[in-house]
Amino acid sequence: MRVLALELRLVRLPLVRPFRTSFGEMRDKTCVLVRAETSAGEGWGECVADAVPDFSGEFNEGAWLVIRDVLAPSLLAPSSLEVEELEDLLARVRGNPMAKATVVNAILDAELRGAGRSLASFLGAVRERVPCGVSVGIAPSEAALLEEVEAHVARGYRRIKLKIAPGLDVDRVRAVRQRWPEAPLSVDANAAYDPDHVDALRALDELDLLMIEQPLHHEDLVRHARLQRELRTPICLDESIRSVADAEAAIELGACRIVNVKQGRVGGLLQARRLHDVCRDAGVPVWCGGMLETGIGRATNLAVAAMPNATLPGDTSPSDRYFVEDVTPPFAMASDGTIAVPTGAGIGVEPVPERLEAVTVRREVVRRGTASGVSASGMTNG
Ligand code: NPG
Repeated sequence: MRVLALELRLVRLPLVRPFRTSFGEMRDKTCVLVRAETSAGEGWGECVADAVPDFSGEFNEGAWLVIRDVLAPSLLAPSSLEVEELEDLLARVRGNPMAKATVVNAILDAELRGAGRSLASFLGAVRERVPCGVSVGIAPSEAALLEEVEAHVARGYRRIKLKIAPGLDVDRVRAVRQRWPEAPLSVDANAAYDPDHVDALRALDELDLLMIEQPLHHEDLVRHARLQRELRTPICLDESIRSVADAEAAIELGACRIVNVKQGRVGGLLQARRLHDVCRDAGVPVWCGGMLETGIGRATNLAVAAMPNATLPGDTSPSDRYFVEDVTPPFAMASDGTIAVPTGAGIGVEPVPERLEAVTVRREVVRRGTASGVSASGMTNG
């Protein structure tokens, strides 16, 4: 195929409720969407970066520049490009997996749409519906937390994940565990703890949790391995896994027993497939993480969640958990806590044009022949 143009859009959608984690509070979802225009048709990709470099070092304005000035010129230059060549082409750019994921996924979507094949089939998905977990932000009080969890349990979610931070952890998680002794429950620290907090982590270890997600600093695999040796509860790594090599190192060190697969955090769907396979071969179960995605990223995630080794419920809640109105038609969850995996070609959904316009803050198109900037080889182009 040939890539003819990449259209970038910065979109902003208000969240139905603020989402608080140990690293900050989000009131809206602001992200970069890319539409790839190719000789095979068009495709969509969503960048999972935030407005500021909090969850990772990437952020929207940086990703925009990297996509427009570094990745686009490399993708628009070749007269023909196979999807299998994408990773080699982009490997020359260091880091920036979220920016890379956006364009890889958009081009893959275009290719699959052109071939009439669903992303789920491309990824070897084995489920038509996937069980959904919900990620509960840090609540203003324990009472508010219990009230929120009550609503999620009633709605049928198949796993409840509680965001925690030092001091806002053991008592609250224990209160939820006491009220719902059988609920599949996990916690996510977003790297907020250090080895001095070992007492809190030991107390959490007693609460029959499915996993403790990313307790320590994202660069600290060695201390995660030490901690994992002390805990019965599996550690799941998220922020620490920015590549397949990170996962291999983490598994080899014993730094985790579960891996959160966020395709956007590891450079896109092709890398996510490798990550899935590496974990499967090592006997490490995975699940699909979420970053409050719009319907574009959500459709992508649902296909990932349907892969064979994604055996735990993912952060793939229905659209109304996040937005009053999404950019795509909404994804609904059934009362058994499952969502249907899209079956249409590519990711199986598209933005509703008027809706997309309504949420667009900025738009720019880079066309073949007009792209200027720094190509992946570092040469100034145009
Ligand atoms: O349901 O999509 C969802 C939210 C899941 O908790 C969730 N995401 O740390 O994984 C995370 C967190 C997150 C959200 C991180 C937004 C970064 C941005």
